[in-house]
Formats: sequence, structure tokens, C-alpha cells
Amino acid sequence: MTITLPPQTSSSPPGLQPQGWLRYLSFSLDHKVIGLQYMVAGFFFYLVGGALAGMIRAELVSPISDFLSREVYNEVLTLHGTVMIFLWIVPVVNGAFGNYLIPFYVGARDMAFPRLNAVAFWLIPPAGFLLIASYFIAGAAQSGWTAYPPLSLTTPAAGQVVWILSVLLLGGSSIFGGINFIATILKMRRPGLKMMQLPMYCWAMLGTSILVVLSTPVLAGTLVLLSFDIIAHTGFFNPALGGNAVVYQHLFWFYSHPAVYIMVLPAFGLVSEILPVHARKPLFGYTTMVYSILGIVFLGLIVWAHHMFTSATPPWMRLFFTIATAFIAVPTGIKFFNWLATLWGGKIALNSAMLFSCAFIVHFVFGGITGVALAQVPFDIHVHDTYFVVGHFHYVVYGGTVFVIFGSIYHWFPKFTGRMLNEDLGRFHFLITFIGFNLCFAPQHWLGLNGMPRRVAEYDPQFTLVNQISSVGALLMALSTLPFLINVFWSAFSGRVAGDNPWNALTPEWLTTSPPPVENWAGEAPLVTHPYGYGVPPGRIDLGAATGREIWSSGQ
Ligand code: HEM
Ligand SMILES: [Cu+2]
Repeated sequence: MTITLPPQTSSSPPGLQPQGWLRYLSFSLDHKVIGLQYMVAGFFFYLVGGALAGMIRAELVSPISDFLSREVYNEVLTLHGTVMIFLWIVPVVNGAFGNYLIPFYVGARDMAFPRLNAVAFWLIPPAGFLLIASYFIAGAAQSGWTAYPPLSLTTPAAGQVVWILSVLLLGGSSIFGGINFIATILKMRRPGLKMMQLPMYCWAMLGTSILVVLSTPVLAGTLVLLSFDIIAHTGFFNPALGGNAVVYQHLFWFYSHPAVYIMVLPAFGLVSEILPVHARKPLFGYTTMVYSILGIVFLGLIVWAHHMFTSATPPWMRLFFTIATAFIAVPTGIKFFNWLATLWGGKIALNSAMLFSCAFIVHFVFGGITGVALAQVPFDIHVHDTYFVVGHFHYVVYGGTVFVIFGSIYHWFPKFTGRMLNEDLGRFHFLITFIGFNLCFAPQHWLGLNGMPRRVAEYDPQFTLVNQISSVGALLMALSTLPFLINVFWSAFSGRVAGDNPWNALTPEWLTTSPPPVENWAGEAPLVTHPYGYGVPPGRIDLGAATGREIWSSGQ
């Protein structure tokens, strides 16, 4: 079957589109505007999720539930998890950077389906406000972001149904986005550009989008059935009505394990773009990087039940899921060593983008090792549903993904706005975030190993001191947002003018003006066949016909 998409010249008559900053409040079809809309909306929800995290940590300063009632604690916890995953990380690493960068990387003027793209974004704000409004109107959901039955069937129904509705809207948004990325990467490539010449972020987004398209509909279907159980008292998952709650867990984790890769694969891709530029070295092991992404996609789809070792899972199944999970360490390890090899012997600029990216590598390795530990059944039985798990996944999602989001903003801000972010403020931001993060989440592993359960507002007084240390870390993280926000607002208007290519980078988005014009390039899109041809002496490694600046001019 061959589908040929029309060559894109103009997605919409520019004259009909609002200009200036009004563009960002309108139903724009420009992939760059949509990308930044995702970014700003995502950051808004990050502040909301962060405020909720602050409430959680404030409650946990003392062992009794004094600041929040137990019910409200559960609502805050559920909102926090849902907002951070579905409204901050997923929309930003996929929607924001994907929409901004992918058309440049494939040499297109826009995404394959610009209108679908706008619809995907505009589903997010209503879904987010619905979720938050439920807190004030009906009382928010209380059953955690996993919404396990029978818990989600016995807590107040209205908030849970609103929660389901909101997640369904966000899932729809993800699926539309995923379809668009797959079509754009496979079908919109500039003539002459081969798949194995694409920047690594394209491959990461291709893998991510495959996961999105295969697994999100399963979550959507599951939640629809759950809503039937709540509203119409059907018995799909309700044990009291002959349903099976473990089936819910299988279906839920069939989405939610891949979801960790939906968050972290794009982050891998972004890091693979940042490291070569600031180390002035070609990305090491391009081909193995591509195959390890595909390997992670495949393995990511078959390991979901490692979340269910304590859910009456039979021994043979536990064995299968342990082994399959351990195998993910192979492609992930390949990527890790390739990043190290990229840095090795490089001319490293330790600027903010690089600091955040390098910290990502450290955190991710730590989170990965605790993950392999959790995949071992005897260990998991000991720490299941304790703070060890909370420590583990925050190292992955925050220490991994959120650090990469910040690094990427420092890297691409000059392209977005035409101005540089302030480096001193950036390094200061990095330092406080780094200290705050590790202070907050490293001690939680100790809490878990010593038996403090997660999702509780009250705990044994022996854990008080360590919880207080963790809360101080959280406070530092909250404060670290300030220098970042000041930097962004100040630099957007008065920062140093960046020029088109302040980092002397070779990927195609830097070969146009900053910020880029409506259709990305004034003339024809450049053909970039060696996006990582840095610092290689001519003749030493055969990079084909042209490297560096010669590539930039061809086709322009
Ligand atoms: C200032 C930063 C943050 C702090 C202090 C914080 C703190 C916490 C705490 C204390 C919990 C409760 C764990 C439990 O009892 O089960 C929690 C849960 C959670 N957090 Fe965070 N968090 C932060 C950032 C993030 C980020 C950036 C994400 C992004 C994905 C995130 C995702 C989650 C999730 C998914 C849960 C589980 C919620 C649930 O089990 O229902 N957190 N967080
Ligand atoms: Cu998992």
C-alpha cells in the first residue's frame, strides 16, 4: 500500500493567520506555534503539579495528618501524578519538541496533518481544566493515577468519572499526535533524505509514536469499561459483581509501562541532539542507537506485568516478566555507552544545556539500576508499594525527563525566540535543581527499604527526619523554578541576540533564521545528510561528499 501525501507548500494562507504574539492564542496550523503552545501549556501544568507536590511534601513533614485530611491528601496525590504525567511530561517531550523539531528534521514545511495537529493540542487545555475543576466542584478522584478497582469503584464517583473523561481526552490527543509524527517522518521527508540520515530525535519520536498508537487505545478502552462499572454498575472489574480487578491491572499496565518510554524515549532523542553539539563530536554509534530504540519499543511492549508481581501472578509469568525486563538493560546500556563515547575526548562546553543533559545520564543510570532491581521478584515483594518505588520512578521521570526538558529549553530557546538565555542564571538554576532533586528523592529509597508505604498521609515517627530532609529538597526544587522563570521572561525580551546558529550546530533547524519564518525556510529546504559531522578532520573519516558548512549551503 502506498500513500502519497501532497507535497506541502502552504498549509494555510498566511494572511488569514493572526500575527505577532496573538498567534499563540489562536487556532494556528504552524507546527512551530503549536509546539510552543504545547510548551507553555505544559509548563503551566508543571507549576500546578509542582504546587500539589509541595502540598504533599508539606503534609509529610510531620508523621500525623495535620495539614491535609486523609481524603484531601489522596485527591492531591492523584491530581499530582495525573497532571505531571499526562499534562506536563508527555505533552512537552512529545508535543512541544516533536512539533517544533520534526518538520525541520525531515525537511518539511509543516506536519503531515496540520489541522489534526491543532486539534491534538487544543484537546489539552480543556482536559486539564476539567481535571482541576473537579477538585473544586465534585471533589477530585482519590484512587491515585492508576485508578485501580475496586478502590476506584468505592471512592466518590463524580470525581473519578471526571478523571476518566479528562484522561480520555488526553489519550485522544496523544493518539492524534502519534499518527501525525509517524506520517510526517515516513512520508514528508525531503527528496534525497534517507531514514538513516535523520537526526536521532526523529527515530526516538518514531519509536515513541508506535508505542503511543499501539498502547493508548488499550488504556482508553479500559477506562471506558471502568466508567461503565462506576456509572452503570456493570461488573467488568468489580469483584463483587463477578468482575476481575487483576484484568484491569493487566490492561492498565499494557499502556502504562510503555508510557514510561513514551516519556523517556523522546528525552533520549533530545539528549542525542544536545551532546554532539556541545561536545563538538559526532554522535557515537548512530546505527546501534537506532536499533536500540527499536529494541526498547519491542521489549517495552512485553514487560508490563513487572508491576504485578504481587497481584497473584503465577510463578511462570513472574519468571517471564523478570527476564524480559532485564533484557531492556541491553539496548538502554548501548545508548548509555554511546553517549559516554560521544562525550569522550570531546571539546565539552559545560553550559546549562550540557549540565542538565549530563545530570540526566547520571540520574537515568541510577533509576535504571533500581528498576532492574525492582524487576527481581524477591526484591520487589519486599519494597512493593513503598517509597523505594517512588524514589525509583522520580529518578526516571524527573531526574531523566524533566532534566532533559530543561536542558533542551536552554539549547533551543535561541531558535524559538532569537535570543539567548542567560548562562549564569541557567547554571544557578541547574545547581539548585540538582541539589534539590537528589536531596528530595535519594532518601526515599532508604524510606522504602525500611518499610515506609507510599500513598499515606501518616507514617511511623521513626521516618520523620528523613521525610523532612526530602521535603527540604522539594522546597529547593520549587525555589529553583524562580531563576528559570525570571531568565525566560527577561531573556525573551532583553536577552543577547542569538543569531541564526549560536551553537554552530549542523542539524537543519539551525540553517534558517531565529525565529524561523512561517514556512521554515525562505527557499528550498536544505538537504542535511550528516547532522553530526562535527570536528572530524577531512579525510580521516569518510562522511560522504560534504561535511559541516558545505552541507548547509547545498539546496538553499
Ligand atoms: C517537586 C517535585 C516533586 C515532588 C516533591 C514530588 C513528590 C511526590 C510524592 C511525595 C508523591 C507521593 C508518593 C506516594 O505516596 O505514592 C508523589 C507521587 C507521584 N509523583 Fe511526584 N513529585 C515531584 C515531581 C514529580 C514529577 C515531575 C512527576 C512527573 C512525572 C511526578 C510524578 C508522580 C507520580 C506519577 C506519582 C504517583 C502518584 C500516585 O501514586 O497516585 N512527580 N510525588
Ligand atoms: Cu514498567
